[in-house]
Amino acid sequence: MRHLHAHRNPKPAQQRILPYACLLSLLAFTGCQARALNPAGPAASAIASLWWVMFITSTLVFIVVMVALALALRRRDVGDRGRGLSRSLVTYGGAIVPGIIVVGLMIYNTYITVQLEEPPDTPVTTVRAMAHQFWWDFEYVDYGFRTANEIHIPAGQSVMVQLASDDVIHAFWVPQLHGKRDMTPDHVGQIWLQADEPGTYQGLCAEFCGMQHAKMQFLVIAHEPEDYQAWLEQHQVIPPVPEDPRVFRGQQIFLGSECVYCHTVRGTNATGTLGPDLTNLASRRDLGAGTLPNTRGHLAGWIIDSQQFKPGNLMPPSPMDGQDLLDMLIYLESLR
Ligand code: HEC
Ligand SMILES: [Cu+2]
Repeated sequence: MRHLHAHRNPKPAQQRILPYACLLSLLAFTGCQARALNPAGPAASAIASLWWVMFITSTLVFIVVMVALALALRRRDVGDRGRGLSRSLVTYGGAIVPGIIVVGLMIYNTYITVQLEEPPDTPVTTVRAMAHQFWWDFEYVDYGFRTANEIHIPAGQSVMVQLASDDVIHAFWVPQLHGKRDMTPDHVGQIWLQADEPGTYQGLCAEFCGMQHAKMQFLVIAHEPEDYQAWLEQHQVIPPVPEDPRVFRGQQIFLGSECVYCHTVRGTNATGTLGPDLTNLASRRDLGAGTLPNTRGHLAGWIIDSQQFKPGNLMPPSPMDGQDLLDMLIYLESLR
């Protein structure tokens, strides 16, 4: 009885406001984190400005409507003059002003959408992106090589990316550079990427595609134009036959194991395409589409049993003798 009674006592105003204030500040914090509102290229900037215009306009409309509502609730008998005023309020506030706002927003929206279709300048190259459960294959068609889970671009210039999927529906999204776009098995879509400044921009799969959807990430790395050229050149080199006996032994172990059915290393008879191209594996930042950092220890763990780190991914465990593993690691680390 006692606590029931206490419950009915009205709380002081501050206490009643507190939960709402907490919720609101939480919203503000998510805003700071949102990469899409922290654009780093022309397309994402256009999207962010569209968002801000929509947000500010609707906030203002909301405030005006709430004030009007509060005023209307307070008034009782309006009299003849009041009725005339309310009629014109309905005409202007209910039809003309909203009409102008909606049409204005529609025109602005169309303007932005058209801007998003085409890059500001002709793209410098085309990357063919193929989504797989649960990793990304990126083929630089003009240069004849492919890489995985990383796209490299020159800062300040645009690159066209063709989007397709090898299995289920995935979606390509680099929040700081552009909007989200589906990758489907039966249709080739496209999107362009451009970053204003050199830097690393996180990309992710934005359409639930199976067990390891959350660990299907990639990086867009924007370089100074000279560094981008150097990267392109480095990736066109076919790795030579290793001279170091240890590296050579590691290569023989790699080529003699089941890895070759799923992975490609250019210049060898490993030509599988079920898994990422490993020709430049050692130059990549992460393993397993953002699952692990690319260090020797993580690479060893990944090869022995990647299922521990990314359960349900399509690479089977490969138990291996310690010496063989070490030599193979040394070989894989030579693939830069
Ligand atoms: C049945 C096919 C298959 C076999 C066999 C296989 N892999 Fe894989 N491998 C994959 C797939 C698929 C992935 C991508 C997994 C993911 O990220 O979801 C992968 C990923 C990798 C990666 C990470 C690459 C990156 O850039 O993220 C490395 C390294 C790797 N495999 C090495 C090996 C080695 C070494 C062997 C042999 C001991 C091997 N794999 C055997 C299918 C295979
Ligand atoms: Cu996916």
